[in-house]
Amino acid sequence: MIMKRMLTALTGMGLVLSSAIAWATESADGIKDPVDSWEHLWTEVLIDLYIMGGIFGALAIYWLFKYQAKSPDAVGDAPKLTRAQAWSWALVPLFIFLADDLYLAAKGWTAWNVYRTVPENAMEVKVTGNMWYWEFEYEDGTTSGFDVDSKEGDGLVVPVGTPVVLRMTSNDVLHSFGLAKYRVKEDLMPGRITYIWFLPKEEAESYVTCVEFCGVNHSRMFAPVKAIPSEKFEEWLVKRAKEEAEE
Ligand SMILES: [Cu+2]
Repeated sequence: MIMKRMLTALTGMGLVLSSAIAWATESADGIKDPVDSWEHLWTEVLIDLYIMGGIFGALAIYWLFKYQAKSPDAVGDAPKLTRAQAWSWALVPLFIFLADDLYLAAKGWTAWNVYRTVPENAMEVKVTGNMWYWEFEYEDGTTSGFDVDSKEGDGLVVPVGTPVVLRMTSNDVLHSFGLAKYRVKEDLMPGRITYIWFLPKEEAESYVTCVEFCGVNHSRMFAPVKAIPSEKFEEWLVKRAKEEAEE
């Protein structure tokens, strides 16, 4: 009887839990770019961890006191389980947890699809990794970079509102292009072209850092990433092309 009631309670709890998760994470505008999809998935993981951690943590503490041995030679009087009850106790919680895990995995695949699908109107920038600096080349051949010692150079400049796809390769060893602000990173390898894309939604200055240990100056392999209004970006590109012609 007790077992049956507990099983019902557990199943009910699972249902409430899964609908609560679905409700709490339904986003109004859907998934648009890697930042949104990543944040969406991470929020769900956190909700899961806190809800499950809270419920099962509290239950464990409660049971710890409730079933505490009253004397050193106390013997428990747990009810003997029938075969069906034993299987139920193993399988029902398993499926509740598995359903949640599969749900999260599906969200992960969705995020991955967003991550790998470049919008059609994306602006392309070639990125080359070198020991230990980044080189950027725009569609018209204009290049940009950043010198860590002199702090000269603009780094990667992009227009707000336009998706940017980076086609990347390396001149020497393995590097990895890490954009923490835009929640993307990808390796660069000699002889191979890899890609990532991101969407600068607002004016912002962030950094790209190399996130694959690539030698003694690995930690100095960073450059600014400047998202500026598109008119200013066009101006910058012209100015930069002129500078380059003079160099
Ligand atoms: Cu590197």
